[in-house]
Amino acid sequence: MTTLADAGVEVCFTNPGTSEMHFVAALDAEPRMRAVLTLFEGVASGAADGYARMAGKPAATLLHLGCGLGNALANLHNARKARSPVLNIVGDHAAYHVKYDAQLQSDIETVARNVSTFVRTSASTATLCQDAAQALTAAIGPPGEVATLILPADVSWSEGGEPAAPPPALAAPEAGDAAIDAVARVLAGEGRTAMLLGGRALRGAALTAAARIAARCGARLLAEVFPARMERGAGLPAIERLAYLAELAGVQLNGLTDLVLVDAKAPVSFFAYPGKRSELLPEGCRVHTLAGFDQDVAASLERLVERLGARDAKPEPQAPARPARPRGKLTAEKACKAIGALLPANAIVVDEAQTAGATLPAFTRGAPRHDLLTLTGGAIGMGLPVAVGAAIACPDRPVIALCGDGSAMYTIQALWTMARERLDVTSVVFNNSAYAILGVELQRVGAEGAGARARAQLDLGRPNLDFVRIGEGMGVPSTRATTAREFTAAFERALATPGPHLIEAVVPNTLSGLRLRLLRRVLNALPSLPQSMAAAVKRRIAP
Ligand SMILES: Cc1ncc(C[n+]2csc(CCOP(=O)(O)OP(=O)(O)O)c2C)c(N)n1
Repeated sequence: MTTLADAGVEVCFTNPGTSEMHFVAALDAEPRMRAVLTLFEGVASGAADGYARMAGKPAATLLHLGCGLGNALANLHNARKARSPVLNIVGDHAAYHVKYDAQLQSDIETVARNVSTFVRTSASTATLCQDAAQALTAAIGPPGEVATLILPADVSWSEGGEPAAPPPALAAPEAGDAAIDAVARVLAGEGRTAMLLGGRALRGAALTAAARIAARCGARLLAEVFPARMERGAGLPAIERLAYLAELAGVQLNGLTDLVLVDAKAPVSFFAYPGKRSELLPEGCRVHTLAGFDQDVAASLERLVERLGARDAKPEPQAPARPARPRGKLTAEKACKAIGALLPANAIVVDEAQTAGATLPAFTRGAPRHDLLTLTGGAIGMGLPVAVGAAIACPDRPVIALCGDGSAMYTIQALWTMARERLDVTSVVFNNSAYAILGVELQRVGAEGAGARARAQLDLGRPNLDFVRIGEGMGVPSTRATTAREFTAAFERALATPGPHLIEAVVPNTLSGLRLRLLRRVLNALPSLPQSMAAAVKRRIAP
């Protein structure tokens, strides 16, 4: 505990059991460590991810053997894709107890390996603190990684542990001369070039530098489809995010001859679909890398600014703009409009709204500056937990978590932690009584013969989920909105009152039946659309 606190680890998201009791007992001797109880391990891991995205440093999780770690896995996967530093501390049986194959005995390392680059079972109390320092070094990177330290109970309870020195900060290398020259030549050349920004390139000085370069060279600025953290809003460089639907992303990327990657991978389709390409770039488009995940992205972009003489370039900032307050029966689009109308300055928006959030980017692009955290790894159930971690990392900033009803139910226990820790989180759950996105996917994969029994697997009605009672039951003041006016008023009230709030936005599932068949036809037709129509589609979808 002292080793972790000395190294600046201030928060541990816990869900302990018997094998972690010595670690739990040590909390009272280390006031620098804030322990935050979660009621499911997926909340602990998602919160650690959200914390890391906002604090820029790792939190620890405290998990109970292989089963506890397994429960945490989906959000650890999202953390890995976000390149968030996370340190898992997983209790284990005492070494001499393993051979009995007692009830909770399982292969923890195998579970850990799926998401962790560093996995170690600490062998002795004498080396434990060095193990912890090395695990932290691995987690911090760069790139940020998930590190798992397995802590047998007897290693915990024995005498002889000495705190180890904090890990040395490793300097990330800048892009070398060859990469700077090559990218500068491409950007200054005649091709139709875009820069694809991901990870750390989507915020702060790095984003500004990228925008200067793009403005100087006439290159387009694109953001990866699911950024870990993206700074956006009025006054910041406007940047077009790639669409989730491969068909639409294809339209966005159409005609590019060169793509420069900055802390991002070349874009591929989220899933494979029969008869469709996995790669999204047009055939023949060349890919160049300025700086990768283990490099100093901001410094590399600054070097490129110098090289291209772009210091005084003036990128067009996003103009301030807010939609009008919506009226009438509530729809997901109107809720997004209300959020755009009221989003407070400096907010942190966690977006797991799935289909309900389709229009959110357009309605918030001119809102005051905010951070957007998205579902980096596609494993749903991140929204509420990531909001917990973000709120703990940034207690002075309002956090807004937007979740589909299906997504919210994976880790709904996060509400209890929000209430207990009095976190300033407004959770909006879009209740459309469906896994609506899967209706779209059913069409896109071309699965034939889906009838009532298939559709029942995507239907969350019968019984309807009552998020007001769920929220109230976990100590979060909760309200239901069925009209745009009710939603706007509830959202405004929640923002004005510190502490956690839940708003259940009852919205229709707009993606049913006829609309889905229409969508499938439009998506299939996209590649053959004339340029002007494709551009119109792009304007509608470009976030
Ligand atoms: C861990 C995990 N399990 C299952 C899925 C598959 N999945 C993707 S989206 C989705 C449904 C999302 O429903 P909801 O949050 O209600 O949003 P909607 O589609 O209705 O807009 C499911 C089950 C997943 N991505 N991750």
